[in-house]
Amino acid sequence: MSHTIKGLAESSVQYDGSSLRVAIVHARWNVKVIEALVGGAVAKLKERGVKESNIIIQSVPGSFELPLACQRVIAGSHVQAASNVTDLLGGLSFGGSRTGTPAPGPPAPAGVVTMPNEPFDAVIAIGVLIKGSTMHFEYICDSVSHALMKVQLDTGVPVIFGVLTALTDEQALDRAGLTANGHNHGEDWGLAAVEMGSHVRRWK
Ligand code: DLZ
Repeated sequence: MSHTIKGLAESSVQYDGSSLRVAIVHARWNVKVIEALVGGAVAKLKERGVKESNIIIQSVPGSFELPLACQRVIAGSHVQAASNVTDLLGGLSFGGSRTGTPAPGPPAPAGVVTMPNEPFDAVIAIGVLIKGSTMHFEYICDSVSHALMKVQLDTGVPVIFGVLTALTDEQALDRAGLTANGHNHGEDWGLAAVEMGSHVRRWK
């Protein structure tokens, strides 16, 4: 068994997510990697007991849109989220777990459920930025990471930093568990959401 100094150490506490409500906000750029990361996060949320009906998934175009979307999702001012992961990923097959609890109100467009205004214990922001030949990467990485930190400090709701900032396609695939020796960081983000959501409930 190979040992590495890197990565998330397993907690001695098994955090219980059964009463937690978690939002995943994900970008659609580099969707193959996104798909794997969202899947990893959802799998670990469920493994820790988070109910499917308490996992809300919202997509946005790119990583640059993540901070505002997280802020609005936390504020509860949004009214709709796509109803399942398949919808969110533009019809790609993805397990199709159903998320979101329909709320009373006017009927939503097909494939969309309205969301109740219950608070979230944590939000996972997932994006995949891959360096290109311009400065786009640097600007987006910098602004998004600072803005996501600001959202969590301003709102007091943990925002899990699920943004891969990869220098190559290979790095992105590796960190989504899509290579032979890769590891899916989405799993770590799911665990982090349950742990931080649990902590913040106690710290209130
Ligand atoms: C424009 C752009 C570029 C070049 N690269 C990425 C990327 O690698 N990952 C990502 O999530 N989004 C990228 N975008 C899109 C921006 O995040 C954003 O959606 C647009 O600039 C519109 O605001």
